Amino acid sequence: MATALVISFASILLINLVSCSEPTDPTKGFRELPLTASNNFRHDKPYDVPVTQRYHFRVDHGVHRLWVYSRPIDKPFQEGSTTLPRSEIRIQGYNYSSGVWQFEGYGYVPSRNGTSGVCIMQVLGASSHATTFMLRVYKGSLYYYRKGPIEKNIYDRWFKLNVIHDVDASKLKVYIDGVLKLEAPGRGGDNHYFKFGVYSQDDASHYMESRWKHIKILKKD
Ligand SMILES: *[C@@H]1O[C@H](CO)[C@@H](O)[C@H](O)[C@H]1NC(C)=O
Ligand SMILES: CC(=O)N[C@H]1CO[C@H](CO)[C@@H](O)[C@@H]1O
Repeated sequence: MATALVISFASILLINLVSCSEPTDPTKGFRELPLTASNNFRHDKPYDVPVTQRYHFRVDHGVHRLWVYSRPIDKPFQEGSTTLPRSEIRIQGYNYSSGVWQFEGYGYVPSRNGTSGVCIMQVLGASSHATTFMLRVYKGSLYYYRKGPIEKNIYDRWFKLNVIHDVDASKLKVYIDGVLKLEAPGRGGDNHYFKFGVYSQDDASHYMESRWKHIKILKKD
């Protein structure tokens, strides 16, 4: 019953919440591109605080920790911007307008301090929106924008995220722990790039945090 409701809801919205199958390696057939923090990571954080107050890199574990407070405690990334607070890493040097691109990363959302109402990964660029994809956390589950959940019980565990964006076919595939969880349409646009971290959304908790490691950008040749 619940499943049928979800499926009909999903098909109306032209998305497909895919259910259980064996884990696969979504990076098969893709080529990993060189990626370094100094060349390819750029931070967006509240304009009036130093990055060290909203981001920490734990060298021994290779873990990027990003956190932010809801409005009005934290400010937008630029003075005068009307966007909600964020602490995000933007992948630079790999803007794309065609082809098949992939983001891989291991994400972690701590339950402590109640992170909710937040986007933790995005594909930027679309024709009549700012984004093609948002992965959000609401109350311990992962959502495609407000739709889902696409994965439950996400707090306090590492999960592997693969997002494949086929620009030419205008399609998106999202894998959690190697299992296809979502297929969604593209949303147009000719300048795309990836971001991860925390970006406050509706119903934001006071405090929001996500952690990331083993970030890879890959491309199908
Ligand atoms: C990538 O896209 C961003 C956002 O539109 C833009 O600011 C930046 O200049 C682009 N970078 C390149 C190398 O085109
Ligand atoms: C930033 C923040 O609010 N951190 C708090 C998270 O929760 C712990 C207790 O569980 C506090 O000690 C932190 O100050």
